[in-house]
Amino acid sequence: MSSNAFPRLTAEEAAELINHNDFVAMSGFTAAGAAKAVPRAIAKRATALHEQGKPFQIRVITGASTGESLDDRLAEADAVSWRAPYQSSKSMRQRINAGKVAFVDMHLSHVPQSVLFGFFGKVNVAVIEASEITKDGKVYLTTSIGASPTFLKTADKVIIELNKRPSRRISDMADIVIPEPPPHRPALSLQHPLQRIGKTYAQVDPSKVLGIVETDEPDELGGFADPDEMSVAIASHVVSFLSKELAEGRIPPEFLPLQSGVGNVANAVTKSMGDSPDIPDFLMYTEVLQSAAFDLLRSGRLRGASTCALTLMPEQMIELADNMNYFANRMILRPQEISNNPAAVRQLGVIALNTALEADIYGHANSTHVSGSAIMNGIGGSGDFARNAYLSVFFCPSIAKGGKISTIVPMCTHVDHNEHSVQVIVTEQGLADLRGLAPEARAERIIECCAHPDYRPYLRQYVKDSKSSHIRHDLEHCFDLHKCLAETGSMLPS
Ligand code: 0RQ
Repeated sequence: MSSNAFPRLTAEEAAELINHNDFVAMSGFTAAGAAKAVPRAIAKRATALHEQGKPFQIRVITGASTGESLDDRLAEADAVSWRAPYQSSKSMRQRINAGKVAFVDMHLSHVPQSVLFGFFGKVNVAVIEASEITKDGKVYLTTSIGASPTFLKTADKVIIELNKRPSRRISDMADIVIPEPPPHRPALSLQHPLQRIGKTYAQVDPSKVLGIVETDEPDELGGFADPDEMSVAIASHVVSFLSKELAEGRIPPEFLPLQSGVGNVANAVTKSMGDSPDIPDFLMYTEVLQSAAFDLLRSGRLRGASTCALTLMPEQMIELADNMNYFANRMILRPQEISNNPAAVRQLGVIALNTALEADIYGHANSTHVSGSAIMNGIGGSGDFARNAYLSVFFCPSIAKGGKISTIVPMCTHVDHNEHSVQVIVTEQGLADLRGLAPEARAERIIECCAHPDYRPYLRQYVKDSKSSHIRHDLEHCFDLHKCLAETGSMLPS
């Protein structure tokens, strides 16, 4: 094997090469393709050093969220001082919200170029999972591309986790290009989600490679729940709306590529799209390909998908490896600055389907901060897509925590997607199409179509009592629901 050109290291030896305060870039876009053995060893090293009273913390950047071996182990070992751009780990979230990790929540399409431009300083070490590295520095990545090509290009030193578990042929699906920096950045030539514009490998200067850690591990992915009543209701509103748009000619007959966010509701929406006789076979231009989309690819309902990561169930990974000729013609794995590229999203006319924690009666959406303060995961790619989409849809259940929280509120406590980027809001109660509506009409439609019936009277009254202006708000009372939640544990105490 050509990778024999590089020294073999144990994960522990690799961890010894990383210093306190280093800026470390690691592969991973979701748990797919995330570094595993080296971050686990870094966590152990940090714990040992802390026990000796020595400081050891690193600054960590990845493509997006990662698996347990990375975010959970490093957070538990108190080994991270700074983290970007997205995480979905309970341990990491707790440390961020306790003020112990400085977290920078970023649009995912910005990550590679921010690193390339040097916005966060020099990357000291990149730890990248790959299925092969050749002696001239071609790196074949695994189940996600993320920001790894840029990390490999910009880091001073590189450690490769050579994982033999994922099929080497996964990289047949890779299409890797790093856009030149401005001011002479050429336009992306993407007229179709499945168009190839790059190479199947990333490139590294071989002299930077400190060594290879051999691994044999699956991605640490959680499963998906079967769609519940809530997800099915939301999905059916979305599908009816898109079918109507198609029937009335506002979506072209061949349909438009879909982006679908993370989580169970997004998975249920994708599944319902496939089940609907009114939706033609379609394409996806998305950042995460989840299990429901894989089933549709197999059945042919999904004609093809461009993504940045594969978050599939273990049995689907086996099926993928066994049928690579079929899937490799229908899937493309791209770096996140291409999968989430605002120009590509606008050019291809992507329909963006994302989840919010709360939305307000004027159409702003909060996807990240509970009651405006505690981070959940991060904005991820939702803003890359929503702002530039042909149609931008946000959904969430109308209530959370058994009805103690209304997700439809007078004013969002944190705004990730403003009224200009949100065209449709959906809950299990119904769908509010906000296109062309001025603020007062938006409020009425969101309250009547999306809010839970228990909260509608309060929201109607809020609008009525607010000062009349272009947007009716009462600055003294716009957060009363949140205040009530903080004081009593429920937005509407009995
Ligand atoms: O809490 O887990 O304790 O029960 O928040 O809510 O309804 O299970 O929703 O798992 O789909 O996540 C927005 C976080 C939704 C996700 C968000 C509580 C609720 C529950 C989770 P429990 P659900 P989901 C592509 C696109 C941003 C990134 C993005 C997300 C928990 O979709 O991170 O879109 N999006 N990326 O009870 C307090 C509220 C609440 C609330 C829900 N208003 N107040 N708690 N909850 N609403 C992917 C990438 O970028 C890689």
